[in-house]
Amino acid sequence: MLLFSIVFSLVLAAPCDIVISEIMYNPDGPTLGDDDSFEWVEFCNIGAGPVEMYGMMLSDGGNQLFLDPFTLEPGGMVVVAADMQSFKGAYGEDIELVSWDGVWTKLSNSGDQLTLYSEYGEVLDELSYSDEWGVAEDDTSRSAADGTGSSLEKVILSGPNDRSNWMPSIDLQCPLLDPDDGCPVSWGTPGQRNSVTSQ
Ligand SMILES: [Ca+2]
Ligand SMILES: [Ca+2]
Repeated sequence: MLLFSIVFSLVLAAPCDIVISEIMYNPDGPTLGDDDSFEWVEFCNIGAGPVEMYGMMLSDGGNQLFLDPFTLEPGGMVVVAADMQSFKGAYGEDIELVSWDGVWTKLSNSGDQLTLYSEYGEVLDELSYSDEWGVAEDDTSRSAADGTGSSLEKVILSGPNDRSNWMPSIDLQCPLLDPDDGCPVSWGTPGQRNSVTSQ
């Protein structure tokens, strides 16, 4: 019975350590590319042990995709991209990607719900973002994550998925300048530590 309890708790504990850590829901068209090809989602393993991601399902309630085999080490981050070749063309070949089958969970530009399930159907993480995230509640200006370059990054990875814990990225990794104002542009931190995180 003791052995059963230990094995059972290990099976349950491991996949719960995977969180959605960053999303690019509205890529900057002029510097990055079109919405359909350049959306991506980053996952992070915040647990103490490696986690096999094979069979995990990401869903927006309409479309579902299923992750191919990939072992995510503790503290590691990996990206699932709408179009892997487009992603590599923009960000380079060095960022770890996990391939997938199914239909891309298109990330609505006004807001969407993303749910990550284990291969057994357990909810591992759930995120309902809005294009209002990233600005103060009484501020009517456009979020930097809403089509002007920045991704939406989770600040405290073990914290809640509410607007106070998700912020537009502040990295300046884009190799191009904004064609409108000549300023540097953020493209987020796929596969790397979040630029707004305090961890
Ligand atoms: Ca989108
Ligand atoms: Ca990141």
